Amino acid sequence: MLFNMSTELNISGMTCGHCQTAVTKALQGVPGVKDVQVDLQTGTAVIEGQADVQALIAAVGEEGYGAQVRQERPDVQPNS
Ligand SMILES: [Cu+2]
Repeated sequence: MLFNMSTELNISGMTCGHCQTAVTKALQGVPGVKDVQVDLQTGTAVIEGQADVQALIAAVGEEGYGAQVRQERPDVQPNS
């Protein structure tokens, strides 16, 4: 499934800025991702773009962190 919207993931296992960077880069490498904001303090990641949610979760998992969908917002309009 493809989503043209923002997806929010709960990320588990992040303990420092290195983890935050690793998760950010992993998410940025997923096809369709336009922008990624990872918040270390809250353990969340917001992904903008048209990406497969399962691919996002898998990419985070490959880095050794856990991810699950926190919120989907299909009503968000791209401001292009
Ligand atoms: Cu770390």
